[in-house]
Amino acid sequence: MATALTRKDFISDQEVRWCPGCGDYAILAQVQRIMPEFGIPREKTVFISGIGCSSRFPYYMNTYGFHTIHGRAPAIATGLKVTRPELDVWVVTGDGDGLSIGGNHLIHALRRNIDFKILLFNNKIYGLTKGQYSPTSEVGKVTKSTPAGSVAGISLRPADVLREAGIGSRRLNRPDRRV
Ligand SMILES: Cc1ncc(C[n+]2csc(CCOP(=O)(O)OP(=O)(O)O)c2C)c(N)n1
Ligand code: SF4
Ligand SMILES: [Mg+2]
Repeated sequence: MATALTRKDFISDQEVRWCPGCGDYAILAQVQRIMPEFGIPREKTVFISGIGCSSRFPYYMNTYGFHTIHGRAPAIATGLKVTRPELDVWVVTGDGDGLSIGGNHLIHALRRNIDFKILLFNNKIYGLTKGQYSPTSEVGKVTKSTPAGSVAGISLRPADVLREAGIGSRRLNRPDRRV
């Protein structure tokens, strides 16, 4: 009989390279904690990311994973899921990766309702490239590259994008837990 997996089974041997205090640690810890509850073997689980700090996520999960190209994780996940439907496929993306360069891919993956999960780390900034404003930054965001404030007229809300594409979403933001 197979032994039940625990949180520790999902922790990889890779050094985590996020800044001290980055919120991504909390997401990683929560995902590693809940994975055993799904009862899916690690060899049937795949995390597919684009580019960004958040997209380093697959290195830290002791499962299969791909760190792919900027904004294109949904396309690669689509290919994997339609050819290997028995796999548990997760896309990991950021607000820049998923809603800016990869916005088109994300919307159409949602519209097609491919059976994979999407973890969108929304820190409202391009973290990896040192803080340019993103599609979810507040209107008028002041950054080094927009010293007079961003010119974007609206700030995208990921849940609205999902709703428009016909998909429900659940947020990991829990005011009670600060996650
Ligand atoms: C084709 C291409 N364009 C631009 C970049 C530079 N780039 C790398 S990550 C990134 C934004 C990432 O932002 P986000 O998805 O929010 O990730 P975070 O670092 O905030 O987790 C950009 C613009 C790149 N690597 N490749
Ligand atoms: S730059 Fe920002 S998003 Fe990237 S690891 Fe550091 S705190 Fe996290
Ligand atoms: Mg970001």
